[in-house]
Amino acid sequence: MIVNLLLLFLALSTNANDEGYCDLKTKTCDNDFFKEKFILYDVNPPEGFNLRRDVYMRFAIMFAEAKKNKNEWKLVLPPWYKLYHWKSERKNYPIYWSKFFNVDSLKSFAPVVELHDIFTKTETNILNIDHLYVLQNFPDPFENGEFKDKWEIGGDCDYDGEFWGYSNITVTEIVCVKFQGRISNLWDLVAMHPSDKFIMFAHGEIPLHDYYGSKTFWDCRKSMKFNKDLIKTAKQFIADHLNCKEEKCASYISVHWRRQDFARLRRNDVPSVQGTVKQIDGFIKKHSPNTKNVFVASDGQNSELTQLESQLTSIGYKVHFFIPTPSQLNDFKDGGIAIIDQIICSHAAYFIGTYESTFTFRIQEEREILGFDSSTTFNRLCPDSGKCEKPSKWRVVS
Ligand SMILES: Nc1nc2c(ncn2[C@@H]2O[C@H](COP(=O)(O)OP(=O)(O)OP(=O)(O)O)[C@@H](O)[C@H]2O)c(=O)[nH]1
Ligand SMILES: [Mg+2]
Repeated sequence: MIVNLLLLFLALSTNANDEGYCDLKTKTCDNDFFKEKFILYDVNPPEGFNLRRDVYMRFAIMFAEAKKNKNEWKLVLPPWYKLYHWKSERKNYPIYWSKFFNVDSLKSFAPVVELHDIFTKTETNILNIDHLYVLQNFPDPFENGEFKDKWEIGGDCDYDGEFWGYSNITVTEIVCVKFQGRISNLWDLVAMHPSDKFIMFAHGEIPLHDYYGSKTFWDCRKSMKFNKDLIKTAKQFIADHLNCKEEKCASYISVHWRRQDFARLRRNDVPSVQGTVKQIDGFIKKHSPNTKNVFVASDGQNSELTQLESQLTSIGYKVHFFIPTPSQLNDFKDGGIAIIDQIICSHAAYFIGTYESTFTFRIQEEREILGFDSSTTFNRLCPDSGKCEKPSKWRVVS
């Protein structure tokens, strides 16, 4: 009923004619908007920033490939909303992609658009999604021992997101879809309703890359340039505190020391404070004995960071953290501060990461793009005892 009323409201307040999308109030028409079709997606609410960056790549590549065949759909960048780790940002949601990324650069790779650009085009300010496909995993992904690409409509489902906090996004029909395999198969679902203008996929993390690590993958990754203010701030920090003005610095090593949920739940993968100090010292003595500057990126608590700093200082190292001023935090947000940490890690002579952290993966990719030798990049902190598998190396393909 509400949906019907909204549709009626839409029909009364706007008039899309052959010339395009027309707004009765301002008497302006936008031909392109009338023709354009948009796909939105959302990700499982608890997922973090860095997995979401990979999910974006899956969609961006799907759209970039389809554009080569004159596909007219555009991808709407889902705003950043209520991310679990972003504790200081509860009041400022939603955050648009331009806060963290260079959207023109994203557009150079794939046909993407920010959600606010769509709201500014719909004068009624209501965005009605024709079909919201809620993706779900198959209960048994390995039927008869084999993982196959497949999808199937049916079953029960719920949209567990919040449309990024917008109350003016409405849906005509929700469709439950069990899905597994390559993301390009989503086009089969899109093709079911050719007259749709707005489609959305919930649980966009379920479809997989068509080709992980391909040249197109890296072209997409390279287009994910950061917002220029974040780059400027990171580079200024490197120049002021780490004595380097080059892209590839020789003057410091960097460490991503993932704590919080990792330190609690993945004790077999991450070391104690003392173990971390011992490993950093051992690494530097082996690979870069003249280095004194250690940059540490971490989500650790102040007490842990102070311990780490004092123990490293006591054996002769100078420890650096990027500590934002209140105005930097307010301006860049937790996500921007995390990116600044990643940029500073990316330019170091050597990087030591946390095993299987997507935050670490994104730094490794950045260093591959910058052209560092992979031996300086794919290093990890080991647990205090027990086995320590080598990190996988994902080398850039040009
Ligand atoms: N500023 C800063 N934030 C960090 C750091 N490490 C983790 N975080 C925060 O914690 C979040 C990490 O979550 P994810 O992006 O999910 O990455 P992850 O948890 O390491 O990896 P997965 O859970 O395996 O995907 C980041 O988005 C940051 O908000 C760090 O070194 N510096
Ligand atoms: Mg995470």
